[in-house]
Amino acid sequence: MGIRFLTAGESHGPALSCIVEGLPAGLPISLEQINHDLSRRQTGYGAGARMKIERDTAQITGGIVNGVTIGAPVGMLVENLDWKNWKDKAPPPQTIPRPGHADLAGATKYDLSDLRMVGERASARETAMRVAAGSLARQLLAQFNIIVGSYVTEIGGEIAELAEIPYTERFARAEANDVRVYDDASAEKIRQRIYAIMQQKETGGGVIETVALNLPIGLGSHTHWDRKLDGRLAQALMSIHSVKGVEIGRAFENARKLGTQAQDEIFARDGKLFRETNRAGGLEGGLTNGEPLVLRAALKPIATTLTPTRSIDVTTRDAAMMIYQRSDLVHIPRACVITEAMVCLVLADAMLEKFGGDSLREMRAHFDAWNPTWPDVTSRG
Ligand code: EPS
Repeated sequence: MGIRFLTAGESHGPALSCIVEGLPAGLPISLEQINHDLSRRQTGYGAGARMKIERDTAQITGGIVNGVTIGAPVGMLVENLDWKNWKDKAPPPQTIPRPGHADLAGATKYDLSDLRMVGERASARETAMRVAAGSLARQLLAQFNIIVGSYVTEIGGEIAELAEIPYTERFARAEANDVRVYDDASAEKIRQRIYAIMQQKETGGGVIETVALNLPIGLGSHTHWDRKLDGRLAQALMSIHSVKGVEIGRAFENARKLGTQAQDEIFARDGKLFRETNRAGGLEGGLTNGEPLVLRAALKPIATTLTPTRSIDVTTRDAAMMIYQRSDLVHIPRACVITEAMVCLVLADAMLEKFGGDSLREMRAHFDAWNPTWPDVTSRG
């Protein structure tokens, strides 16, 4: 069994927490790295006012002793600093569901008369815990030289130039600006688009590309539906708030091509295999093929808009306008960090499945001893 994780906590409750089970013992964990990832999630042009209140930092509550995992479940806690502003308040029940939010269906399902009880848990605040958990997975992957990064490819219909530069350079450049777009001219256009969206009292969606480098061949499996890595990655990405579509490689472009034009032909030079293209996004038959793993996620605009949408009051059934609650305006730059976290968790799970081991030492021994019959792949990073 690989990695399992659970999160708990409401947006305006005292804290968020998580349990990550299945990490091998002996893995050094940097709390600074976790907190760095948490702070990356907090920044980005278009974030809401809540991010000015919070200073997300993780407390380790179990499973790590003197900075090293001991094989036990890892517990983590992130306090909600905003809690003190809410704990003594009793806001009136929320009775107008936001179209596009979980409010209506969630309250119907759980028989809740105050729709706030749905929003409290449906809030993307929960993703802070996914990022903390994902940071543990990222640190395991780093032991095997696997890197996961991301960048924004479009926001509000403004599409970025995607020059074919090395992925590590794309990550570094995207990290250096507040919209996480690696092409400077495109970053400026996208920043202006976000500004215009906010001026219109609107929210905006977009697309994020998340990439993993240096993956061994053969993570996942072609043998059964629930072991296929593409399905597992898609599920993990789709579980992120507002993600409504996932593309592996250039799936939609490939769908318009003829068969011979949609594959990545295989060549060999000096005994090493290589490809000239990566249309499949690093996955064939549900397995990694040694190429960079390239995943796209399409995120719809957040449902909580300053300009109200039409709804009804569930108590009277009368027409009513949605009542604005504080939220992000354009969440796409921030969401990059969340897609990375979910991809790290799935890949760490797949690495443990392939190489196993109760300790990092055992896992590394399996990894080092693994000697596939077919020759190395020269992966273009
Ligand atoms: C978020 C915290 C939330 C929202 C946002 C993300 O806090 P609050 O509701 O107090 O402003 O700002 O959540 C959403 C966008 C959403 O739709 O739920 C966070 O920590 O990321």
